[in-house]
Amino acid sequence: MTDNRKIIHLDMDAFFAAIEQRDKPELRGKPIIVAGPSSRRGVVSTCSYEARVFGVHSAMPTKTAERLCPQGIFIPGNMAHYQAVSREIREIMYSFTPIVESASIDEAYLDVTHHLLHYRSATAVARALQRQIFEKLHLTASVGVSYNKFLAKIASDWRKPCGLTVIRPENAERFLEQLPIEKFFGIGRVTAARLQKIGVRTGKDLKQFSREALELQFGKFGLAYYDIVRGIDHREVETNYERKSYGREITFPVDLIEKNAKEFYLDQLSSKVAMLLQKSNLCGRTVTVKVRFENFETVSRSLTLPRGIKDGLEIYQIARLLLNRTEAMVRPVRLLGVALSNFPAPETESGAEQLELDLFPEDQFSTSERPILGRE
Ligand code: TTP
Ligand code: MG
Repeated sequence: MTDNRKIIHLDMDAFFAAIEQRDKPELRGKPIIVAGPSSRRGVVSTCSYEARVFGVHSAMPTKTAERLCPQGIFIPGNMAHYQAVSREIREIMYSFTPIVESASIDEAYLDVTHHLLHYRSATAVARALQRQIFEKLHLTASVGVSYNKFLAKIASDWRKPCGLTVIRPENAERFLEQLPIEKFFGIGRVTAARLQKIGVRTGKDLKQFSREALELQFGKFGLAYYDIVRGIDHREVETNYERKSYGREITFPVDLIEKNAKEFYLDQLSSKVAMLLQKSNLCGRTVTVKVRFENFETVSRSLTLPRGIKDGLEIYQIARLLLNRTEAMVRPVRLLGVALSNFPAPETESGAEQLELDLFPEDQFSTSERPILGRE
């Protein structure tokens, strides 16, 4: 499977603490620590960047945080509120693409391979997303752009807060070679220590091991390490499109081979989705088609229209166009899905420009000291 996808990973900066500082101006610029009470052996959920300079971090006992940062402002936190903000962020992401996978309360993957909208590149989409979140919610996010989830996640973590990092295919291996072993997502602290013990400090060291040797040492995780150090990660961005869209899919008991049969089921699915939309009196602007092949490889294609639709035939016509952009007509098909999303008026990028100078200074994106990272 070739990997020419465009994946964005977004992670909010100091999420709970940033919300507190946004909502209470008197907390801005101060070391804020969101934590359970130390009297009940509480731990730190997160803290503002002002508190991080004292060595405070997530999961640290509140007692330790009090010792390291006695001037810290300790806040119990309000989970329901943070969840509501998380939903608002998701809404913004959905206005860019329906292919959004929420990985936690403050992070998500987006597959924008076929959703560049009017933007020049995935990097431009990522930047617009970052700006819209700031404009609408007054919170900052760090984003990473690459061709798979693993690299996009590493990229978003590379520069925080407010970072935008791109790892291009041609730079990935070199980037991974210099990466300290503990930075590899999926390599936990215990494994990192085990690797360091046998002299593995960076990706380059890890690369010296054969598949077999890694499997012997670490079982199936070893196989995953073998791939990720080479920049290989085929995991899909798993959309949960039922939640944000109206969709139907069918898994066939026997793989579909015939073109007519594929068209027939696509038509059936389109009509079913149309019925769902009509019942809810909704028109969707984005049509998404999902195909799973006989080897479980799953792809989706989407198209965003200038206006919403809800008519079965119209949906079918777009869905067929999208299906033709996959290999579905020439390969056995195990599953087909059709979904409509993007119901409210689309978001625009208007007004985002004025923030560029103060919030995202150009040197934020400068890669001069790290020439292996790309930039658009
Ligand atoms: P993170 O994204 O790990 O942390 P963060 O957003 O606060 O800071 P960063 O800028 O480094 O991304 O986690 C998101 C939120 O999840 C965080 O604000 C609080 C919560 N959280 C916990 O409650 N306990 C934990 O141990 C961690 C890691 C996070
Ligand atoms: Mg975060």
